Amino acid sequence: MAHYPETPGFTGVLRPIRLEGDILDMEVEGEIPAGMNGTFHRVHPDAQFPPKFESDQFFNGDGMISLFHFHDGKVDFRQRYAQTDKWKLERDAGKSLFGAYRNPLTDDEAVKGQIRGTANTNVMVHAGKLYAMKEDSPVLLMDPLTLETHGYHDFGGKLKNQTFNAHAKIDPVSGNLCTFGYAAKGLLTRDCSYYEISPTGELLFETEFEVPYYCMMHDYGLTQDYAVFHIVPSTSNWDRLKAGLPHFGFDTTLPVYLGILPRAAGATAKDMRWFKAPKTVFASHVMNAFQDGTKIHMDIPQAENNSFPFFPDIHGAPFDPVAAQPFLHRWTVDMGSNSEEFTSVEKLSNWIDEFPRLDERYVGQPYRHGWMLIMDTEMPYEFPGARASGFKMNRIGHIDHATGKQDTWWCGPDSMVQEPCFVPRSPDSPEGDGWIIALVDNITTNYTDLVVLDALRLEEGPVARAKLPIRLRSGLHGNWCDAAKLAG
Ligand code: V55
Ligand code: FE
Repeated sequence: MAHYPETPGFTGVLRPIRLEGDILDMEVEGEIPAGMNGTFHRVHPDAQFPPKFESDQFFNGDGMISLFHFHDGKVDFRQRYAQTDKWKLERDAGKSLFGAYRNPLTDDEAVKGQIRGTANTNVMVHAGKLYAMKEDSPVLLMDPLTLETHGYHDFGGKLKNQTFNAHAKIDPVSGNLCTFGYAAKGLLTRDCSYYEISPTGELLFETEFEVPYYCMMHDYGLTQDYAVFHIVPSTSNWDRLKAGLPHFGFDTTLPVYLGILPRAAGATAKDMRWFKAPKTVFASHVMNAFQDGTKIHMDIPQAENNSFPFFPDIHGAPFDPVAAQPFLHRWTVDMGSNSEEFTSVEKLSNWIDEFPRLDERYVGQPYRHGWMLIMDTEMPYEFPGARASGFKMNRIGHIDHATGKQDTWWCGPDSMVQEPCFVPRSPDSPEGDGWIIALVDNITTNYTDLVVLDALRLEEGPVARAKLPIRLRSGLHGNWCDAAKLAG
């Protein structure tokens, strides 16, 4: 009999779902916009078996992939586990064999040396395959429509890096899927590499480099010519793992850096340039990055201090929920100067915001429109509990960088919103012209709806809601793939 911990991480809003299945032709309120044909894949962590430790944390759950397939005004739903090596070994054993988050010292002897990945962070279609990703392991390939797992992929043995970052980005100019890995040569190592995968799924090049100190590199920025790496002190070492502490701890005494690496087959670690931030802050997800002459801008939610209570301060400082609040900022460095410091840090929004997105046809390019989740504490919440992070996101926000204008939609007192995703109205519609889709979890009725909003008129509210008869778990990330691109 399965008994999950009776902790906030496994009860209430975060009760495991573990349900795989299909719903042909979802119930829809309103109208799915004509011409909206394609797939929305997203993922949430969902431990297949009760974890080995009561203290197990959200990021350690097995990846559960949901597919919303839009065609002819209808939406079909499918949900399957990503069948990672870990998932299969545990399925065979009928119980958890792998231990704490990124701590192999806590695993059963029988699984020593096996890939520990959960594929629980992001899913994206590229070269006709669904890439299911977790930053500590290789990429897992799946079928985008059946959600059948093909298995881990090493690009014909060519990729040296052992890890594949979940915030991979498709460069709209080359069509390459661009990503990197940290802890590339083993757990806790400072080794990384940046690499690009062609539109047909071939590894094109790999540039190895080292970071100033080992840290969580959850996302990065891509521009036309550079890969941009923010180094923020959620760090770790073997002593932490031996002591059974959470993998990451936040060290406010370490500096924040931005590393700028040319994107080119011939580039080496020597071409990397490091810039130091004016002070130590927390930052994780990137909205977008782009070049402006010799300047490089990166738009990124930034908090004064650590945003992850489950990866606590390394020196024992108590978690500060106010300092943990992120606000969208613009970081600027100048490749034309000799400076080793940031040029500027500018606050772009007064909303508490995270899960930034853009019209992905503008990844790495100067852009105008961004979207994100907002926590508006002025609005009422009529439910107990929260997300694992403590953040209760109740608005989707749009920011127009050209005018500074912001437009939002509030999801109501009984619900929370998951990460938004932009869907262009047509392949050549202007930037921002299209829809925002997002999952809205109603904590009172216990149902999740997929809402469709006009991306530039959020305030008008959903034009359609595709309704699930269950509530999904809080998820991480997801992506749209146009029907025409599904086959690769
Ligand atoms: C994050 C999420 C992860 C992870 C590391 O949001 C960082 C950040 C879902 O797993 O392993
Ligand atoms: Fe993320």
